[in-house]
Amino acid sequence: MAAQQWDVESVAAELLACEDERRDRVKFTDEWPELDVATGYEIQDLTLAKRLERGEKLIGVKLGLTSRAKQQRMGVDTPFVAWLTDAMILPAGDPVPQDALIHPRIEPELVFVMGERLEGPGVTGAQAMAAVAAVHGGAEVIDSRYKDFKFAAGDVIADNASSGAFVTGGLGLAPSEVDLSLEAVLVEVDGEVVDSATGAAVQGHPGEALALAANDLATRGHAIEAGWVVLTGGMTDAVFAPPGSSVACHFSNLGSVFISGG
Ligand code: OOG
Ligand code: MG
Repeated sequence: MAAQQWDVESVAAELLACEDERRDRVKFTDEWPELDVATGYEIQDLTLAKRLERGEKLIGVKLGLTSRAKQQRMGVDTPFVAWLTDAMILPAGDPVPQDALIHPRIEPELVFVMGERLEGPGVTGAQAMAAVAAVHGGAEVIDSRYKDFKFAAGDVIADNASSGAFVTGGLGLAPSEVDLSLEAVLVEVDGEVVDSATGAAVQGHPGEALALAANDLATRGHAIEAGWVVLTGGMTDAVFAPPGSSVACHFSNLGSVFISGG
């Protein structure tokens, strides 16, 4: 039997079908080695268009692989950007939506709420921070449509950077009130500390990740809009979140985020 011939349209449809059916699959680059970063973004944009068509609203962006901890674990060393819609919001206190996800993992993130529009190219970290209204601690529940989270850069970009759900902590501070490179997080699973990091793990300062997002989006004709949420990327490696588990991310100044595995 001839191998399936993939293209942007069929990969986008297959990724959304995997998400709907909670089914993982081998990465596409095994069958379609030409699936590079640029093609990955074409697929990602097409899946966004399909999400918007079914009524979801675009509310922001997430960065992926902005820390060494994440890059090393996933074996991909290029940071990238993906889309957030309102369907991905997990209200504080809600458990991991196990019935909608394949193999969820949780990672601590510093989250920005934008006060002003930010448009690249040429945006610096300082300019990026000036456009931020509030900084929150948060946690992302990532999920991959690929078996065992095994993918190349093109695959994971196409898969909207393993988007699943995310929680924004209730405490928002002005950027001037907190030194984000020193903001620490302790990750606890079932009451045991399993990992820790500071904001410096994220591109030296999460503001640099925000600038990277604005500059990267500019090459694709987009800006970061006022009011958008920006997840700046996992500060540590992600932890598994099976039913019965409980994960807490304790930030030094930004409060704590708790998620039950359900
Ligand atoms: C890719 C998604 C990365 C992050 O914060 O680095 C991401 C993955 O780890 O599956 O959300
Ligand atoms: Mg993340």
